[in-house]
Order: sequence, then structure tokens, then C-alpha cells
Amino acid sequence: MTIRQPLYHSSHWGAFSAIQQEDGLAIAPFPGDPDPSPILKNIPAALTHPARLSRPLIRRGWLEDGPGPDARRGSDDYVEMDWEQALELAAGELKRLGAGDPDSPAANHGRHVFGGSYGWSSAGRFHHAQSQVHRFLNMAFGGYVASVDTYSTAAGSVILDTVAGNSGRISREGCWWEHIRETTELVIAFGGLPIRNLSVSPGGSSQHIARDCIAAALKRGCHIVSVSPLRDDIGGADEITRYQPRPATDVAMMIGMAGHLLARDLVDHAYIAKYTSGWEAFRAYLEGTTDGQPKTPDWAEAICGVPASEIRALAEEAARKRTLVTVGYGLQRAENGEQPIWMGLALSAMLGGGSRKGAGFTYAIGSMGNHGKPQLSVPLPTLPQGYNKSGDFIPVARISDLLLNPGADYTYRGKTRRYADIRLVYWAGGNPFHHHQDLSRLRQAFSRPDTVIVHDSVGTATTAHADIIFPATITAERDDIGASAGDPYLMPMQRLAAPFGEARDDYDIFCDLSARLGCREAFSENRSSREWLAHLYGKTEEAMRRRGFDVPDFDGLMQGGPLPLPVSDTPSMMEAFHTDPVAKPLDTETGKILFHSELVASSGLPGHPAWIEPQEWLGGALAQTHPFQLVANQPFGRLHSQLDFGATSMAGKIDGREVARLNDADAARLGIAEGDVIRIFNARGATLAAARPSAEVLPSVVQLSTGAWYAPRDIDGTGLACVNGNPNAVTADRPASPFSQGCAGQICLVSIEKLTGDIPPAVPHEEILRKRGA
Ligand SMILES: Nc1nc2c(c(=O)[nH]1)N[C@H]1C(S)=C(S)[C@@H](COP(=O)(O)OP(=O)(O)OC[C@H]3O[C@@H](n4cnc5c(=O)[nH]c(N)nc54)[C@H](O)[C@@H]3O)O[C@H]1N2
Ligand SMILES: Nc1nc2c(c(=O)[nH]1)N[C@H]1C(S)=C(S)[C@@H](COP(=O)(O)OP(=O)(O)OC[C@H]3O[C@@H](n4cnc5c(=O)[nH]c(N)nc54)[C@H](O)[C@@H]3O)O[C@H]1N2
Ligand SMILES: [Mo]
Repeated sequence: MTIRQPLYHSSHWGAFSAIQQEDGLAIAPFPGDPDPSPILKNIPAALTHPARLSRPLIRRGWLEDGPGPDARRGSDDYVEMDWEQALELAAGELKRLGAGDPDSPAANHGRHVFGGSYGWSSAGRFHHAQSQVHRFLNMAFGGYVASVDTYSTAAGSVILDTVAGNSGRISREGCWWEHIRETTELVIAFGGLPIRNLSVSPGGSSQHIARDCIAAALKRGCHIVSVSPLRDDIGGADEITRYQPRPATDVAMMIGMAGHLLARDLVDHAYIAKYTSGWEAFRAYLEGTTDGQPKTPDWAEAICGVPASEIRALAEEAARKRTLVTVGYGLQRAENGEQPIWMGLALSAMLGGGSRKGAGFTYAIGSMGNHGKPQLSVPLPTLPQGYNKSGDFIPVARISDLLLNPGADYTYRGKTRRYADIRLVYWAGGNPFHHHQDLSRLRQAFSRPDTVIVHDSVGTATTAHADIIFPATITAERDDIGASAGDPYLMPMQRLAAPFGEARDDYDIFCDLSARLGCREAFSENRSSREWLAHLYGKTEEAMRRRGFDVPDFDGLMQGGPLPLPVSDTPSMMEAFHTDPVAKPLDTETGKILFHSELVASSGLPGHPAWIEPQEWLGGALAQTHPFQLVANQPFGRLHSQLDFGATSMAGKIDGREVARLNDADAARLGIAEGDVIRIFNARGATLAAARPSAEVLPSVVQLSTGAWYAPRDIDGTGLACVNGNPNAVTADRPASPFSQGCAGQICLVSIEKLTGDIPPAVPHEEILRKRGA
């Protein structure tokens, strides 16, 4: 298949057009995008990279010995198989576990099947692997054990749902970027406003506006304060003030500000009375009535390291100005991750909150490209996933606990729940051996089920722990529709290339399996992919026609260009609440913003935002043994582990190995120079990275972004280490709290040493999965 006309397509990091040239696919960013992402340059490599999977693969041990728990997962090799045989094997195993007749007692509504299958997969509203696998399991078993919340935000979402009603609406609704550009006088951004992260939105991003908005706000005289251990978590301008508290201590800095506001009588009591409840309990904590410790800026300085004088000055400036407080996802991906999010909201409430335009609190505007943008007034095409009759789920980051502890009790949002007994794991569109913490423990967990089935286009570390691997196409090999909440375009995603080898669309794989299980009609509704696309687009098309827009039919959309979508002028949840808190209450215990929550208090946490000492922080006992705080944040040059072999991602590595940055004084002290290979380790494991001394990084912090493909190898004398630099070899599989059970993978304590002697090379992407004999 050769394409000569530029065709439109889309990715989570931007819309683009593509044309085929002698040396491969040439990508041009969507012309309407003011600040296209460098990640687009990763795409051409995806078409034919040697890590692509071309045929179904079956793990040798599973094939020879049959289904069952098996510690060889992760080190076994694979046998290629033709599609017919591989589909038969998978269908046979699904049937053995009850698939085929969702209403029979044997099917048990998939209670032994984990289909939570978290992951971002690719842009595209129909070929969305997670939606496809959920729909399939609902049709085949009548259900499955699902997952709730996300690795992105769980502690933050659970606490905001509880104390402010709806975390998703707080993040997405409102026009905060426009407000920052035009009216806000002080932005305090905990976690910074990293342009790197704002390249990405789930589903696509046609316009990257953050850089321009920040520049325009600064020009207008808006003061922007970035609070982060990394000075470059916000673009370059000198006018930006940067504070670098110790990681995990922002909540103390915020509480110190709050204590000062109270002491100086700078609290907006009228706002508190009208829009909040529980203030007295929090006030008692600030004054030290409950624990004998008044929460002064000096108290805060001792914990967070930011000088008390600066904490006071920032609090006073915030009280004087139209102030926006925003807290990034990164801070809540940590032990007690609820606290900085809740405290950010509480601080903004003490300042008079969101009753003025451009002031108040917004969640994670610096984390996702589609936050703080106007919402759309028409529905987006969405594949219905069917109904899950099992009703069972885990908080998403409890996957290892689920597989290792069937029948064990745990708590979530104040309730006690029980882990299912999982016999089959089905994953499509995600990479748990990228995203989960403590990968050695995840390896043990993956040895437990009878069977693991994975779809992916490439041989990731997750496929290397599967029994049956189906090779999936990539978006460039299929037609789809790109769209994202808060993005003003519907993007035709036109097929750019023929499928690689024998790869099939996830949809077609599930159709083939459904046919063998007798549920093909229910799964496919007798529609081809193209008929589904036209059907799903029809909902948006109809809604637009009803509003009087002239819209193309489906063929017209696919042949024409991006379709502008109407934006909504409905007030956001918080605007409506501030206009009339009685008529538009929040969905919380009192209808107001909570300084104190009974549910939280009854779950073993303080009932108000509080500083709770974590196990792994630079001020704690464990820092005597492991004196560095690892910050495992999002990578600049790729989305998670996706297309790690692409040009932008590879350009950021040294000899194929991920780069870790540390403060230059720390590096000098340890005799570490640019490019030296360092071993980053703790009691859970080790990972190797190429060092980069940098003045941007707070002393005692080492930053190693996520996404390098996990490749554990035995290192002489010191045991296993991931030689490619995956930080999840050392992060802790410890929930943020028993309340949210959220992922706490952003930070952990580690030691660092320079590696000498024989240094094992990085493992190329195509060697992660051992595809030996055919
Ligand atoms: N230590 C630490 N860990 C973290 C984080 C952190 O900050 N620190 N961040 C966390 C966060 S926020 C997230 S969201 C997760 C991300 O974790 P994931 O979403 O699991 O990561 P991805 O690399 O996006 O994985 C997507 C997988 O889907 C595959 N894929 C893409 N398109 C298709 C398709 O059409 N069909 C099929 N079958 N497969 C496809 C890709 O090849 C890739 O293997 O990681 C989390 N992990
Ligand atoms: N380029 C790119 N962009 C992405 C992604 C990607 O993979 N690549 N992933 C997307 C996804 S799925 C998500 S969920 C979002 C995640 O959005 P975030 O969670 O906001 O992103 P991170 O880079 O993990 O964290 C942001 C910064 O928080 C800082 N930080 C860490 N701990 C602390 C702390 O205790 N205090 C303070 N003040 N700062 C701290 C770190 O320095 C880090 O750089 O990013 C999205 N954007
Ligand atoms: Mo995420």
C-alpha cells in the first residue's frame, strides 16, 4: 500500500498528516497546532521495527505442560503458530473457564477472569483496545473482574470525589488556560506546569496551548510559582519563581502557608461559611489544639526545606492576589497522596476559593493536555462496552495483591472488599511491566494464574510474561476516528499502511474468538469495523445536525479534513456551585467543600488534610540507608513505554540506556560524570541508568523517567538489575493509603553507585521477548 496524498491521523500526543516517501513515512503536524509535540517523530519507526509481532506466539512451557501457575513466565521462550491453531487454543482455554454461555452457572460472570487490563493503548475511538477487551469479556463471560481509577490519578481522584464531589469534572471543566492567560494574578503550581507532559491528552490533542498561555500570562504580569524538586518542570522564563521542597513534603509547605494565613487574619471567613464545612476541625489542627503543635511556617520549613520567610511571603501574596492553586498528579502518586490534593483545595478555600474568575483550585492542569479547556457540547463516538454482571473490581494498582492474595480482604473508600481468585488474565492495550511498581513482585504475581493472554503490536516485557500472544495492528494500519474530551476537533484517522506481517485488529481477533465461543453476533452486532465507525460517528453527526451544523456523512469525514466541534457554554460544576451553593450543591457529605470528612475519618486517616510522615522520604529513618529520593516521572520523548524505539525517545538515551539526572554537587561527591553508568538500588531491586549531572535537580534527588523496556539481567556480584533503566524495578508496590489504594510509584528512596568493570549493554527492544524456535 503506497500513499501519495497526505492523509490525516492522530495520536495521544497530537494530530498529524502523513505521506509515504522513499525512506518511510513523513509526518507533518496538524497545521492548526501552535506547538506540536516532538513525540510525533517516534511514529515512523512503528511501522516495521523489528520489535513488531507478526504471528501469534505461544509460550513453550504452557504449550507443553498445559495451563497452570508457572514461574517460568518471564524467562521462557515462544513458539510461533498460525492464527487458526492459536485462536483454537485461546478459545479452548476461555471455554474451560466458563466462556461461551454467559448465563450458565459455569460462566460465573467471569469472576475468575481479570480483564481490568489497564493501559492507554492508542488514540482512536473504536479500535480502543481496553474498550474492545471489556466488551468481549462481557459478551463471552457476562463479565470479568474489572479495575477502577487509574495509575494517573487514584489517591487524588478518590479524595476529590469525597471532599469536592467529582474529581474528573474539577480537572476537565472550566477554562483555566484562558483564565491564566487573561486574569489570574498568581499561579501556584505544585508539581510545576511541565510542557513535556502537556503534549499528551487521552485520545488526542489538536492544539497544544500551554506554552503560549504561560508566556502571555507572564507578559501580562501574572506571577507564576512552580513548586517541584525539578526546576525545569516548567518552561524557561526567568520571571518564574521556583521552590524546591523535598519530595513528598508539599503538604507541610501548604499547611505552613495556611497556618500563617490564620495567624495574620488573612482567611476569607465569608467564603468558608458559605461554601465549605468542617473548618473548625481543620482550624484546631492548624492551631495545634489537637496535637500540641501549631502549624507555623517554621514547623513547615523543618519538614519541607523551603525557608519560613518564603512560605510567609507566598501566603501573603496569595491572600492579596487573584490566586489559582493547582496540584499535579505526580504529588498524589505517592504515600498519603490524598493529602497534597486535599490541602491544595483547602488552601484555595481559605484564600476565598473559586468565586472569582481565574482564582480558586484546579486539579492537575499541568498534567494532561486537555485539562482546563472548554468542554464540547456534543457527545464523542464511543464504543459501548456492554454490562459487567460480575460487579467485581480492584483498585487498579492492586494487581499484584490480587494475584498473590486470592480471598484476602482489603479496604477501599471506607469499605472492606475481598480479592477474587483469578485463573485467567486478559490484557490488551496496556503494559503492566511498564506501569506497575516493584516489578520483581509483579513477576511473582504473574506466575500465579493458569493462563495469561496478551494482545500487543510489539514484544514488550508484558508479552514476555504471557502464554498466548496475539499480534495486533497499530493505528496507522487501520481507519478510526480520533477525539478527546475538551479537544475542539474530530480527527479522521486514515489508514496509512498495510498491517505488519499477519497482525490483526483487536476487533477482528475478538470477532474470531467470539465466533468460536458462540457469541459473535452479540460481540460484533454483525458490523464490520467500517460499519461500526459509521455507526459511532452517527451519534456525533446527529447531535451536530440537531444543533444546526452542516456536517459531512461518515465517508465525507474520512475523506475530508478534521471536523471542528462546538464547545459548550454550560458553567462548570464549580462555577455552578459558586453561583448558587444551595441549588447546585456538590456531591459530598454536606453538599459543600469539606475541610473535614466523616468517611475519611472513619477510614483510619485524619478527618482533615494533614501532614502524615511517609515511610520513604528524605527526612525519615530509611534515608540513612538509601539517601536519594528517586523521582520516576513521565518521560519527555515518548508516551510511557510506547514507541520507546522511536527517534525522539532514542535520542534521549545514551548507548540505548535511559538517562538519570542528579544534582551536580551530588555527582561530583560520588565521582559520577556525564554518561557514567550508575546502579540505582534499594531492597526491592536495582536498575542501571546513564548519569547526567544537572543543576536543575534538587540535591539528594535522582530523576529517572518511566518507559524504558524492562530487562532484568544478573549483574556480577549484585544480583538482578534492569539494564535498560526502568525505574519500576525499585519503586514500592505500596498503596497511597488504605482509603484510595492508589499507585504510589512516583517516588521512593534509593542508593546510587557508579558501576565499574564489565558493564552489561542495554537490551534492544526486539530482544525483550524471546521468539526462538518456530
Ligand atoms: N514508577 C512510575 N510508574 C508509573 C508512573 C509513574 O509516574 N511512575 N505513571 C503511571 C501512569 S500515569 C500511567 S498512565 C501508566 C501507563 O501505563 P500503560 O498505559 O500501560 O503504558 P503504555 O506504554 O502506554 O502501554 C500501552 C501498551 O499498549 C500497546 N498498544 C498500543 N496500541 C495498541 C492497540 O491498538 N492494540 C493493542 N492490543 N495494544 C496496543 C502498546 O504497544 C503498549 O505496550 O504508567 C504508570 N506507571
Ligand atoms: N511526554 C509525556 N507526557 C505525558 C505522559 C508521558 O508519558 N509522556 N504521560 C501522561 C499521563 S498518562 C499522565 S497521568 C500525566 C502525568 O502527569 P504528572 O503526574 O503531573 O507527571 P509527572 O511527570 O509524573 O510528574 C510531574 C512532576 O511532579 C514532580 N514531583 C514529583 N514528586 C513531587 C513532590 O512530592 N512534590 C512536588 N512539588 N513535585 C513533585 C516531578 O518533578 C515531576 O516531574 O502526564 C501525561 N503526559
Ligand atoms: Mo497516566
